[in-house]
Amino acid sequence: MKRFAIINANILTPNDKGSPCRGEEQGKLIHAKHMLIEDGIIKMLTNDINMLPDCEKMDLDGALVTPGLVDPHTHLVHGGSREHEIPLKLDGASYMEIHHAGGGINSTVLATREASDSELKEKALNDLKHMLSLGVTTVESKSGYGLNFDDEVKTLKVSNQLNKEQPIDIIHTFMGAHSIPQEFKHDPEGYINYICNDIMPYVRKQNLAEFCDVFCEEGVFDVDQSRRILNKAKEYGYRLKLHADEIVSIGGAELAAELNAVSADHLMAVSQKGIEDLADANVVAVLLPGTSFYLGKNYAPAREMIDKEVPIALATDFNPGSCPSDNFQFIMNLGYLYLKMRPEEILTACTLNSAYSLDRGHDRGSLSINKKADFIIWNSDNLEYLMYRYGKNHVNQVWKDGKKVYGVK
Ligand code: IZC
Ligand code: ZN
Repeated sequence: MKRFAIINANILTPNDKGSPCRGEEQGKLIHAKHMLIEDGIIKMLTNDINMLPDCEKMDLDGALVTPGLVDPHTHLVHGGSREHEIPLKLDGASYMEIHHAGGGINSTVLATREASDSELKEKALNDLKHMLSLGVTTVESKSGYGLNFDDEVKTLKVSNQLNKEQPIDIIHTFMGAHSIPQEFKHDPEGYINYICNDIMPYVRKQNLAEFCDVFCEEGVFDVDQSRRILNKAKEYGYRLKLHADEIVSIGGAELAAELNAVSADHLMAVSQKGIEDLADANVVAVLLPGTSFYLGKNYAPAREMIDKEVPIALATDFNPGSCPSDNFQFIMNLGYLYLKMRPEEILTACTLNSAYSLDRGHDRGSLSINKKADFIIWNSDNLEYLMYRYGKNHVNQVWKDGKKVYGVK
C-alpha cells in the first residue's frame, strides 16, 4: 500500500453532501491542514497532526491545496483554427452571421474531416498538456466537427485513445447535432434522422460517448428538433446535456429541465421561467464566461441563478470559434469579475458542481474521504489571490489519483 500525507497546508474543498451545491451551499467550503492518501484515495482530512498514522509526510508550509479542476464543457478534438475570421469580426460580422455564411463551425468541420487520426490526436494532446499544467484533472470532450458517421466516430475514437494515454480523465459527449452539414443544407430533417438512426446507436453501443448534447439555438436546432434528438438519445442510454439559450432565448433551459438533463450550458439569454425550471429540476447550469468575453456579449445571470438555487458550474467551452482558449484559471478570473461570483462559489463551480455535471460527483470534485486524490498545490496561500492576479499560471503541482503528474519544483 502506498500511503503518504500532505501536512501544514491550507486545504480548501467544497463539502459534498451527495448532490451539486446550490444557493448558499455553493459558497461554503471546508478547511483542513492535513490530508492522508492511500493508494490514490483520500483517507483522512484533519487539523490534528497526531491523528495521522506513521507515513511519509510532505510539509507544504501553508500552501493552498484544492481539488483538481474539472472542466465540464470543451470541444477539444478538432482540426485547424479560425484566426481567418478576425477581419470579418473587425468588420462587424457576428458569430452567427459567419456561421450562416458557411464559415464558423463549417470551416472547422472541413479541417477536421481532412485531418488524420494522428494529426487530431497530436493537436489535442498538446492542448491537454497545457490544461494539465493549469490544474485540470478531468475534462469533458464533445464531438461535433465530423457531422458524418466516419468522422464523428473518428474524433470520438481519438478522444477515447487520449483518455488512456495521458493523465487527465476525459469524459466523452456525442454532439452530432452541432450544425447541419453542407450536404444536408436543404434537408435538415434528413440529417436529424441520419444521426438518430445511424450514428447515435453505434456510438453508444461501442461506448464511445456517455453523454449526448445538441446546439439548441435559433437557426441551428430548434426546441422541437432538440427534444426529438435528445429523447432518442435517452432511449439509447445517453445522459443528456444541452447548449441552451446561448444567443437567443428560445426555451433551451426549459427543455433541459423538462428532459431532466444533467446540465444546461451557456444560458447567457436564459429566461426567468428557464431559471425557475432549472432550479426545480436540479439541473446544473454550466456557465461559460470565456465565450461571453470572446464574443463581446453579455454574461449569464449567475448571481440571480445562485439566489434562485440553481447549482452553478463553470467551464472553458474551449473551441476554435467562440472561445479559443483552454485556460480554466482565466475562466475563474472572469467568474469573479463578470459573473460576480465569490471565490468560494467559483471553486465549487470548477470542482464539485462541474464533477456533478458529468455524473462524477461520487468519486471526484472534492477532497472527501474515499474520493480520488486529484488535487492541486498552488503557488499561493489563499484562494482569493487566484481570482485577483490574472494572466499567470498559479499551479505549483498537480496530483492525479495520488500521483504527481505535473510540477514546477
Ligand atoms: O466551433 O463555433 N458555440 N459551438 C456552439 C461552438 C460555439 C463551437 C464553434
Ligand atoms: Zn460548446
